[in-house]
Amino acid sequence: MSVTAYLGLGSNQGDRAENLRQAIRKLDAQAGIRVLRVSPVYETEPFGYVEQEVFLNMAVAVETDLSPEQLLETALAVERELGRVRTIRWGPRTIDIDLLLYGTSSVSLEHLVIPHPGLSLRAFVLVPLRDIWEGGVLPGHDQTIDHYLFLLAEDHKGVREWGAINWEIGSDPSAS
Ligand code: PH2
Ligand code: MG
Ligand code: MG
Repeated sequence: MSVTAYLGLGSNQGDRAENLRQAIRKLDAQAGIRVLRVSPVYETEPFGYVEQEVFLNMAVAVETDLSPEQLLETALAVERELGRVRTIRWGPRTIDIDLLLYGTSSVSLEHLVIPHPGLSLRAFVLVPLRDIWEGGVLPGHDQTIDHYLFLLAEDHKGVREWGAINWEIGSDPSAS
């Protein structure tokens, strides 16, 4: 049975837009994952660890036959393929792919918590998620996205619309 899952993508190193584009293409190319919708791209001030470059962030809705753990493994594999090196927590990254929501499921494992625990506290996640969200109240939450964004009103200033990514068009540098 397939499930609609939502992923949060971020990049603040290298060719940020190309990193996002490649990540979406690689996700869609996986067996058991089909990209349904992508949000616009936002440029966002770094959160948590602030001494780093600004990010590009976006959200992606996928239809998947994978389990939450398989989807996480796949996302981590795509991060590695795109050259992600893990250094400091919340530090700079070529690509970050976070599992935000998996249908209406809640998952609580040591290495995977869904809904993503930071979801309702981060404007850089909620603003793009709202663009592609089709439900009302968020699974695992009491309130709508708009409500959480209202609470975060100040943080919107650090989230600016940047552009769009045509992930279906064009060739990949690595393809021959
Ligand atoms: N990701 C983090 C830490 N801080 N800040 C922004 N603006 N965007 C991110 O994607 C981000 C962050 C950890 O994953
Ligand atoms: Mg993250
Ligand atoms: Mg991550």
